[in-house]
Amino acid sequence: MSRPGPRRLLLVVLTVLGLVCAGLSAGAGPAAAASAFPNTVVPVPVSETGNGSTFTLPAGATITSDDAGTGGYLAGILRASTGYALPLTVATSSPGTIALSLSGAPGTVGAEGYQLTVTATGVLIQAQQPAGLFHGVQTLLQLLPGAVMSASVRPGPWTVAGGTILDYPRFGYRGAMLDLARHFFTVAQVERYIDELALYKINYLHLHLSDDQGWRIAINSWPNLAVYGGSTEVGGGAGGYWTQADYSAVVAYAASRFMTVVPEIDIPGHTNAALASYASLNCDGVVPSRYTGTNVGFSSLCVPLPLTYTFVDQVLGELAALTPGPYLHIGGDEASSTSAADYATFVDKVERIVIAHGKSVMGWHDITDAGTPPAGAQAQFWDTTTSDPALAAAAADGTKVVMSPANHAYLDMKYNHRTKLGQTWAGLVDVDTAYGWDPGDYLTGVTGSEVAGVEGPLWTETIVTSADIDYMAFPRLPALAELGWSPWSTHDQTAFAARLGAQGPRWKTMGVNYYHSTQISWPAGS
Ligand code: TNX
Repeated sequence: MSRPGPRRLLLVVLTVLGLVCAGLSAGAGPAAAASAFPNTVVPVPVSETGNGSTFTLPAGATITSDDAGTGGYLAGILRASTGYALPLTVATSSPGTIALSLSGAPGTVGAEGYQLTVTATGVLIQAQQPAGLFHGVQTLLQLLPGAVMSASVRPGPWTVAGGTILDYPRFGYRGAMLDLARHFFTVAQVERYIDELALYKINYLHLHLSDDQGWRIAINSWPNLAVYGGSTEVGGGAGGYWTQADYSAVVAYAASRFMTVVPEIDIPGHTNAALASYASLNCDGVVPSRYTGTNVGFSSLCVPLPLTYTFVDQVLGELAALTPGPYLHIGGDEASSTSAADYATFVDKVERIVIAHGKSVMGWHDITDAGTPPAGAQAQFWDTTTSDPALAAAAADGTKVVMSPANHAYLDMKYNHRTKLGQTWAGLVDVDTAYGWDPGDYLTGVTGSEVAGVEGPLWTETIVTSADIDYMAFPRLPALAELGWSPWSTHDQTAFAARLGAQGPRWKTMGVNYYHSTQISWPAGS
């Protein structure tokens, strides 16, 4: 082969330069190509291409959907705020003004992604699976004026910029956790939170159902757990518990928002409510008092006691039967009243019980101190460090990692020293801190492909009402949701701050009691 002459070399160099530049601008695609699209969507989509047109929803618009549930969900929101009739047809044949279609989406959208096309005459959302249609609907709602979220009729016009959005998630696990044990929350309160989470494409709801201060789910084979162990909470309030029908109602409601419930029974520590409910579960046969304080690490199930495993088997068995999702979360955190040897024995036995009930293990990352969990397990990292050798070893052995570093992802940390609610042990977490880390490149020795995703835990020692939940989750939860969904190449604090600000009027309209972080310029009136 002859060597290229100088002219040819110049051409090659120019071509390479051109490609690099094209690549760079493609990397910045969502921001650069967004000129025709307002920067209002959180999490920011993978790619957006404006077409210069504008769509305004006409009063006589129709909706067609291949998925009845999501069609009804969209119609319900739009009818309430626009006052239009918006008849819904569940069919594929002739597309309505807004059409949700399970055909024609590019393969790249996968199980949860979608393609959204807005022309002057209509909106088409295409997906491979119903979850994708639902996520596409969330994007459409965020492209519409915030008043679209109103429960009563508001004036239009209901206008959307024209173009095409192609979108799919970076991570398959995008979770939020609510602690029902430190304070009890009703089914209605949790459903309200589910609706808020769904707006940001969260797809797992982790429910922390037991702790020292309360046991929140009825277990038929151990009735005192809920009746007695559920009758307290932090501060001495009455507590409460869900019947199994209540739990199933929440599971179904979450499923209607394409969210999978992960129930957690936290063992062997964090078990005072259970130990107080049954003398027979205690090594010394003596029941401790119920507990309404906020200390951690003082309780432990009795590891040498055979009845302990009958208990765990029956509790997890009932929960497994009620839970369609793949995971049972066994907690395992802060077991400082359990010796290391007992802890390892216990976790190994419990992991086998989970598998025997046909579920996969999820636990706080502490469970990897007991060795690599069984295949299919997920360990949830909660510490404030950036390395955990036991977790990294388990990850190398196939355990997937869910990232909840407390100093970035904990929704119960204060925003600043003036915040009345929340704790400070992991630091202060304002929007920049909530958004400023990369879940795929955070822990030493844990590679991006070992990360299943992210989760925002909301512990409730200081959280009592739905307004409190709103205040701690918003605006930080959307920051976490974007880290979980959007490609890292789109990560940009300034652009994120702008699209987060655009959520303010929506939350105002919906009555979401969000924290007006001074890092964001919230539109006037929101
Ligand atoms: C630590 S981190 C806990 C919880 C507390 C929380 C308060 C972890 C897995 N456990 O028991 O509620 O801190 O921020």
